Formats: sequence, structure tokens, C-alpha cells
Amino acid sequence: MPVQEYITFCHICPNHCALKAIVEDNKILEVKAAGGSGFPVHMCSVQKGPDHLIGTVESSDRLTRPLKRKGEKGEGLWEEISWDEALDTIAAKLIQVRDEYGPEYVVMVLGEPKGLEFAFGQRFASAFGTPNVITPGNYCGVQNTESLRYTFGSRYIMARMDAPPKTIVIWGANLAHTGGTFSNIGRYDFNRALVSNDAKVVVIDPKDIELWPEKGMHASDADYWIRPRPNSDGVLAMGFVKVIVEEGLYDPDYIREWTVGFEEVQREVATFTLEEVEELTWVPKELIQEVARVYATEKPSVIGSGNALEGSTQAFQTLRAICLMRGITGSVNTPDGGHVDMIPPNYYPPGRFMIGDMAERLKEFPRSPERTIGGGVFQLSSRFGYVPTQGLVSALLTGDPYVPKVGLAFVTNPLLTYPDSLATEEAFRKFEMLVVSELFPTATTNIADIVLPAAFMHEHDTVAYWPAWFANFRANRKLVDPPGEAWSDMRMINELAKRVGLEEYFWDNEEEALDYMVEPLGYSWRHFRDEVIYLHGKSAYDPEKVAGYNTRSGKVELSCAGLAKAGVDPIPRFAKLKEPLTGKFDFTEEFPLMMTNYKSEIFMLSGYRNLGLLKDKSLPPTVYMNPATAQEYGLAEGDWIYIETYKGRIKQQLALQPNMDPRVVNVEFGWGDYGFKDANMNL
Ligand SMILES: Nc1nc2c(c(=O)[nH]1)N[C@H]1C(S)=C(S)[C@@H](COP(=O)(O)OP(=O)(O)OC[C@H]3O[C@@H](n4cnc5c(=O)[nH]c(N)nc54)[C@H](O)[C@@H]3O)O[C@H]1N2
Ligand SMILES: Nc1nc2c(c(=O)[nH]1)N[C@H]1C(S)=C(S)[C@@H](COP(=O)(O)OP(=O)(O)OC[C@H]3O[C@@H](n4cnc5c(=O)[nH]c(N)nc54)[C@H](O)[C@@H]3O)O[C@H]1N2
Ligand code: SF4
Ligand SMILES: [Mo]
Repeated sequence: MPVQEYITFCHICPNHCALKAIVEDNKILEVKAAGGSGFPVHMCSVQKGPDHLIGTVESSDRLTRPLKRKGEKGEGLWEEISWDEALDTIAAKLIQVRDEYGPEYVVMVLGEPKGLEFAFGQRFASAFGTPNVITPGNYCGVQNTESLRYTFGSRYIMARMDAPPKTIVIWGANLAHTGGTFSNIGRYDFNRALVSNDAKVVVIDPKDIELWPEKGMHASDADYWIRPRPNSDGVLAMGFVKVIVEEGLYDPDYIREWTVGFEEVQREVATFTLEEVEELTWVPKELIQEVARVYATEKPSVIGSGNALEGSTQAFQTLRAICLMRGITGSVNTPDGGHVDMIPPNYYPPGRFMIGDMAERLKEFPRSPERTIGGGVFQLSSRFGYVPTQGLVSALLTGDPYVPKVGLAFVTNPLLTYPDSLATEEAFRKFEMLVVSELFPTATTNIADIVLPAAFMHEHDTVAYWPAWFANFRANRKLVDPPGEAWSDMRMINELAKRVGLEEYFWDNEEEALDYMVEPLGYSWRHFRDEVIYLHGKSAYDPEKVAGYNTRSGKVELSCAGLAKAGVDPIPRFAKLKEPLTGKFDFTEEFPLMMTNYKSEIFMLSGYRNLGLLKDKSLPPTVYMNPATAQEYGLAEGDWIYIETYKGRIKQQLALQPNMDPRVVNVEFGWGDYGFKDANMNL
């Protein structure tokens, strides 16, 4: 074969940089940024996309054959088996469990989507009849998209960075390292806005994060750097709302014409004082007032929220409180607003692929809270088609409402990524059969019964749309063959479906599913892959008038009747938002500091830490602390220190950050070796 050049996309962060891969004889010779290709390239300063792609394809650590457990769970003794044996064994167990207990005793455990495998997993669950699909949604994006949907009627509300904004709030997102915020403030647009517009920047983060590595700019160089007490962001947001409402920093005509529930917001903000907000959040009252004034008056203003808010204990209402800030200032879908609805390209909607297509099955096997594990506690999430991770862990450990029997895990490493790793391990050991599809051996494959070797997303054809709210659609083409007998997850699920009698919902081969996904665009998969490659959504922005809202009332639902109907507070309640800041979460003599965490600049979540190319660029697991705190405990920069909570103890290397709050310790998430107990923050 002659040397070929292909365009593909990095999936690590929402920049989705176009990469050019040079391939000869089933070997990747080079991967680099595809500058000049006409596709987006906003490469991170550490260039991790190419290293991650080549490193994975060339790694000698890859799983290459299906494995069946030999000794005890976790003993690490495996027997290589054929695909036929692996799939027949799994299918026989699925059928037995379905017939003896019911399909809900099988749970689909999915990770952060890469290509179409996540949608395949969801579709399998719908067809099989189990409502129990576990995803990281509860800490990755769903609270943001659903709070936007309930408030403004769309999950695709994005910052208009072309405007460009005059005020930019970066809230619990480390965008220079992780690529962007949930509302589309990408690293590149952010930098451009700073240069072209001299935008005012507000950073809300306990860590003095790098804002612009190439220019040495940090949070402490921003116009405002707010260092909140970890987990207090909902209270802080309500503080901002209070200032905006009580100082009248809104347009009364807009409020009257385009919002519902403003009086309830007025009543709610009268239930607390800014002094209380200051005490709970550690943010001085004057700073809250000043930032609220800037945000409400120097428009367009945008808020990009990040993972810190998704991972907070009151995530949904925290994000709703931020929606109130956007709503009362008329910042969404208005001529001078900073946020606008996006219209995604017209590919087959993943939600339909996963659930909608299966309307008849869902009548028989609904994804209703009553049928779903954790459904009683997590009312909203079962309506969105997923179970929070802790719903699964608690069902397995307590038997409430029942103990699931089979776990099918694709693209996920729960022992490192779920909260409370020891409980997660204990829970996952309770499955009668745990099947894990993976690229590499992990802490989770280690306790599996069957391990399936997965093809990496650059080793098979697939489409990519995640994170869906960025409204773009990409072709990720196969560059080289997978190692050994590794298969794509799509193929595994497609073949498994045939063996449990669900072929009518699946395809002869998984490529047909790719045709299905691009059909509404009027393309075949091959045409899309070879000629089109990438599509982005369109903005619904209208410079002349308010573009409107697709909510039940047709207005911005500050108070939301739909939420009340679902048994959820129709507006965020201050009294509830402050609950987790008191009681057992407060400081004690034994635990006088407060821990929070951040993600690695180099690695994607818990993965790829075995790859030399990436390891060479990364620091060891690093915990940040104020020098005064270090001194108090006799610690110095570079020491390996223990970090202990009432749940467990880990070790990371100390780095000092002079302007951090002395009460806060910020540890790095995602570290774990095969044993997973050394530096893993979730322990
Ligand atoms: N404390 C704390 N916990 C967190 C977070 C945090 O910041 N702090 N972040 C949360 C967030 S935002 C998320 S999204 C979750 C993520 O949680 P997970 O989805 O569990 O994330 P990963 O660690 O990326 O695990 C994915 C695994 O899939 C494997 N993999 C990669 N590609 C493929 C493939 O194509 N097929 C298969 N079968 N396997 C593949 C990788 O080797 C990796 O081990 O973690 C959450 N947990
Ligand atoms: N390099 C790299 N890029 C990634 C990923 C990765 O693992 N590595 N993961 C991808 C995924 S799945 C996601 S979801 C995105 C997430 O990307 P981000 O949203 O940027 O996620 P984090 O790094 O967890 O950043 C959270 C920030 O919140 C701060 N923080 C911690 N606690 C609090 C708090 O209580 N309040 C506030 N206001 N701030 C707090 C942390 O110090 C940190 O700077 O990144 C994606 N991109
Ligand atoms: S990780 Fe780097 S290369 Fe990959 S999409 Fe993000 S910015 Fe681009
Ligand atoms: Mo995530």
C-alpha cells in the first residue's frame, strides 16, 4: 500500500482537533495537527492528541484476546478463549437471568462516550428491556444540559464567542488544561476574546489555574479571581442572583415579556442575606456585589461552567441557579445576550438511536423510576435514561431495590472514576458475571469474569458526536487494524444482540449502523467518511429580536412547572443548597482541611497512564496547598504526603501555591495503577 494521509479527530477534549495521520502498510508513521485542512485545530500546548493516538496504537500493553477468569476474582489468572466462547457464555447468562429474574437484573455500565459505542450500549439495553444504564452523566454534563433545557428549552445553549463577550465567567473549569467549558467557551475562543476585546474575566476556582499557558497567565491575573469554599457554588450563584434582583440590574420589560416566575425568585432571594453567603462561601460580600454588577451590566456576558459544578452534591440546582443568572439578565437568545441556541447537524439523533427507536419495547419495559435502580432517589436521571453511578453501587451493596446479577461494562473504569473506590470494588465483586470491554488491563478488568479486548476508536470506522451539546458531527475512520483479535465495541454488542434474539433491532454488520446515522444527511457512511468528514451546527442567533424559547410556556422558566411536576423544587432553594456545607461536611478537629480535586493536563480521565509518550510529559500525582498550611504541618514542596479523609488515605506529591486558600487541599484525580489504591482520589 502506498503512503496514505487521512484526517481524523482527537476525542480527548471538546476542541476535537483535526489530526492528520500518515499511514503506510497498516502502520501509523506520523500524527500531527491538521492545520490548513479547513477543520478545527486548536491544539493544546502539550500536544497530547497525537501522542495519545500513536501511544495507544503502538502500546504493547493492549488486550488482544478475550479472557475468562481462572482463579478467584481479582487473582489475575486468565484463560484465553475464542470470541465464540466469550459471546456464547455471556449470551447464555443474559438469557438465564432475563428468564429467571427479569431483564432489569442485567445492567449496562457505560463510560464517557468516544464513538458510537455508547449509543450501541444504550440501544442494547432498550431492546433487552433493562432500564439500568449506568453512565458518568451524574458528573459529566447532564446537570448542565438539563438545567438549560428546563430553563430555556434547549440542551444546546452555547456561549457566542464570535460576538465576542465583554464579560467571561470561567466557573469550576480548567479550560487551558481540559479544553473548554460545558457551554462552549473553548480555550482558543477564550484567548481570542482576551486579545480582541479586552473582555473582563472572572475565574471561580479554588486553584490558581493556568488561563493561558503560552502567556504565563493565571487565574490570579484575571480581573476577578474568586476562591470559593469547595462545593459552595450553588450558594454563591444565589448570592449573585440576589444582588442582580435587589439592585434592579435587569430589564423589567424583558422580565415581563419573556420570563415566568420572577416573583418567586424575588421571594427566594429575600430568605437569606449576603452576609450568610459570605460566611458559607468564604467570598467577601463586596466581591460578590461587584462581580454581580459587572456580569449583569457589561454585556454580552457568558458563563462557562465545568466539572466542579457537575460533581457537586447539589449539582442540578447549582446549575439551575446559574441559569437564573443568565435568565434574569436576558443573556440567552436575545440580540445582546451572550448565549444562543445551536441547531445540530441533521444526523440521526443519538437519543432516538438509543431509546426513541425502541418505543414498542419501552412500552413493555419502560425506563421509569419504579423499574430503575436508584429510581426512587434519582427521579430526574431515570427520566433522562440513565442511573447515577452511586445508584448502582448502593443497589449492589444494600439489595435495595434488588441486587443486579450481570454487569456489562464498556469504555469505563469505575474502580477509579466512581466516588468511593472501596465501596465500588466491593459492589462490583457482587455481580454473578462482570464483563468488561477494555483497551488495557485496569483495576476494573482485574475483578471481571470475562474481559473483552476492544479496538481503539482509531482502529475501526465510527462516527463521533460527543459531547453532543457542542453540536458537531465527525467521521472517525479506521487508520490501522486493531491488535490481535480486538474488536470494536459496536461489533461486540451487535453480535451479542444476535445471540440473545434481538437481531431485529440490530444489523448484519455494524457498518450498516453508520449508514443509518448519516442517512438523514443524504449521505452514505462511505461518502460522509471520505468526502464530508465534519459538520458543525448552526447558531439560531437573531440580531433583530428575541429568538424565543422552546419551553412549555414559550418563555424562560425561572420557576419551572415541569420540575415541580417531576417532584423537584421549581426554583433552587437557598436553604437546601447550604445543607451540605454544614454538619458532617464541616471541619472537625480530626479533619481540619477541605479537599477538592482537578483533572490531569496530560491524561484523559483515569486512562492511558501506562503510555510512555504521555508519562514523559506529566508530573507525578500532584496535590496543591498553601505554603502556610504546609509549614503548619511540617511539609515541604516535593514531599510525598498522605491525604486522608474519613473514607480513606492516598499519597500524592506536594506542590505549593501561595495564593490558594489555606484551608483547601486540591488533589489530582485519576491516578491508579493496577492496584488502584495508592494515589486514587476517589478512594
Ligand atoms: N473524583 C473525580 N471523579 C471523577 C471525575 C473527577 O474529576 N473527579 N471526573 C468524572 C468525569 S467528568 C467522567 S466523564 C468520568 C469518566 O469515567 P470513565 O468513563 O470510567 O472514564 P475513564 O477513566 O476514561 O475510563 C474509560 C476506560 O475506557 C478505556 N477505553 C478507551 N477507549 C475505549 C474503547 O474504544 N473501547 C473500550 N471498550 N474501552 C476504551 C480506557 O482505557 C479507560 O480505561 O469520571 C468521573 N469521575
Ligand atoms: N487533559 C484532559 N482533558 C480533559 C479531560 C481529562 O481528563 N484530561 N476530561 C474531559 C472530560 S470527561 C471533561 S468532563 C472535561 C472537564 O473539564 P473541567 O471542567 O475543566 O474539569 P476539571 O479539571 O475537573 O476542572 C475543574 C476545576 O474546578 C476546580 N474546582 C474544584 N473544586 C471546585 C469547587 O468546589 N468549586 C469551583 N468553582 N471550582 C472547583 C478545580 O480546581 C479545577 O480547576 O474535560 C475533558 N478534557
Ligand atoms: S486534547 Fe489537545 S489535541 Fe486533543 S482535542 Fe483537546 S486540544 Fe486538541
Ligand atoms: Mo467528563
